[in-house]
Amino acid sequence: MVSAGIHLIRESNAQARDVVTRRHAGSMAKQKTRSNQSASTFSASERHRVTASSLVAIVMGSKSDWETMRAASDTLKDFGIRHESHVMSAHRTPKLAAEFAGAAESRGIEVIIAAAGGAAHLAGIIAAHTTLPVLGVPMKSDALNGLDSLLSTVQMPAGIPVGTLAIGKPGATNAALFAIAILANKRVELKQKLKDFRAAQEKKIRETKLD
Ligand code: AIR
Repeated sequence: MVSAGIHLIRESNAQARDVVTRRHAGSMAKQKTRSNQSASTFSASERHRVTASSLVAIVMGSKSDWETMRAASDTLKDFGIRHESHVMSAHRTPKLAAEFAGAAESRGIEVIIAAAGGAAHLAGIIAAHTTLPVLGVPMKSDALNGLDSLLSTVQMPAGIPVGTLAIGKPGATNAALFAIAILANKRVELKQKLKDFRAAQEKKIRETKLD
């Protein structure tokens, strides 16, 4: 699924692996010609599907998580943040997850948001393969309402941190806002947008009228 050339969701693991492989190879060229990355890494037919220089990557364990994680993508979109979204699983595609995380920094990604449900190990496995900040979003699960996902994501051993957000959609939205806050530390205009967002939110609450 592609929206406004800003993000994509990988429906096939083979496709996602292809992107990682191409991008990893491309990262070598990118180190030499960083400003020309999209032109040198991707063919013309691919360019509509892949963001040239995403700042944030959203990864999730299953397409079934997308309904929830769309909130993260939409929030990033609202702030004009270049990002991409992929399906990959700590258990079903462990190599892909490791490769993706290992290549992310050299591709220019600055924050990774990782979502999974149940035995939710994706954020942990991603964090194990990169020193980029990794934000975990536990998905609501049928069996235990997301408590399993929360504990699996949050209880990382000392040394490999995952910044864990709330279960479900609030967590997805806040993961995006957290990523924006990280990016905003070095981007004055983005910091201002974040302050404006907070001010608008406060105004809305203050003006709330009850029947
Ligand atoms: N999952 C996928 N691989 C490992 C895990 N923990 C999670 C997904 C999803 C849940 O399993 O993140 O939340 C159910 O996935 P599915 O594909 O059966 O709908």
